[in-house]
Amino acid sequence: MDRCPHPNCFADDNTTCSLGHIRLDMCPEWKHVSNSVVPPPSDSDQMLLPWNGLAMGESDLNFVSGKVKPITVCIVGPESSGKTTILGVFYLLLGRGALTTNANPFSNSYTLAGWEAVATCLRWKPGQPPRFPPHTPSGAARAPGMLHLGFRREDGSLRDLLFADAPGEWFQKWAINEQAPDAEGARWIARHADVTLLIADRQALASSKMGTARNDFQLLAQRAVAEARGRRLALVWTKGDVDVAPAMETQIRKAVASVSSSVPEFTVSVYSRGEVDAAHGFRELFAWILCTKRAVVDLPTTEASAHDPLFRFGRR
Ligand SMILES: Nc1nc2c(ncn2[C@@H]2O[C@H](COP(=O)(O)OP(=O)(O)OP(=O)(O)O)[C@@H](O)[C@H]2O)c(=O)[nH]1
Ligand SMILES: [Mg+2]
Repeated sequence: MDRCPHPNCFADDNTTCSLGHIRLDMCPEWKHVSNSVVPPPSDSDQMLLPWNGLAMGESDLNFVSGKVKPITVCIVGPESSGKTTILGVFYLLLGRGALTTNANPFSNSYTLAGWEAVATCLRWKPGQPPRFPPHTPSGAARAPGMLHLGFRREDGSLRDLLFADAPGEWFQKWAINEQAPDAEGARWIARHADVTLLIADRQALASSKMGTARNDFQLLAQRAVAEARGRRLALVWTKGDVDVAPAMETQIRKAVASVSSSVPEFTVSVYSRGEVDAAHGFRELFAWILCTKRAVVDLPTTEASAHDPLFRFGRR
């Protein structure tokens, strides 16, 4: 595949031109790759922005992480367990102003095109009912595509969230062998996740292959809980419209609780269940994600020996 010679540019690997050109044939660096003639600059006062709104790769993250380290939310679960659907629903609810309360209003996003790509299938279009998002391809990527959202806090400051949408194959390989060569993306997630959503797929746990699904979950839960090492982790039941045997539910809870007894639980479904609106579970889950705080550094208190702060630690 053609690669841009610019050291920090990964065009056209479905990512941003680091010089801000939306059309690669307008980029002076890209002409070395394609030998195309660079068109003369147009008369319009076009402003170049060094991002294109698609999901971010590792080196694009500087936009978000330069100011304050963002909170990275990772969705860990097997293939087809409803991970991408969660992100798509978050985005659609956000667009309707129904994801958060007024206390935490939406501020900005660097990846609106990436969110659109995830959510577009879930929308009603004229003559076409909504569909589920396509399977997330695993490819050769070593880190997941990141989707960004910024929210304002009650004190006026901004909180940046990054959501990692990874393919289920990564986690299945990682659960079996932590060092598997093609599980690099899953290891990246384990290293960087501030919040882990561990997915229990109710449809798989009620199907004819429920035994395999349960064993796979137990293996993945063991790995994810061990790697979380005190960071936030929640058990998220997806496809909440599907009934699962109570004995199976107990086994799934046990797999998580064996390591930590205080793991919060959420149930989400794109279908309404009786009186319960489909948005309810997603809103609850998002509210929990949003109240994540970074662990603060606890500096030891010292007794001042003099008024001058310079000599605070000096000898008496
Ligand atoms: N019944 C029901 N099915 C759902 C729900 N959400 C998702 N699904 C089904 O689950 C399938 C997979 O959903 P995805 O969101 O693509 O799953 P994923 O975990 O991102 O899958 P990979 O990208 O392959 O790892 C969809 O195609 C739907 O058939 C739900 O709330 N209820
Ligand atoms: Mg997916």
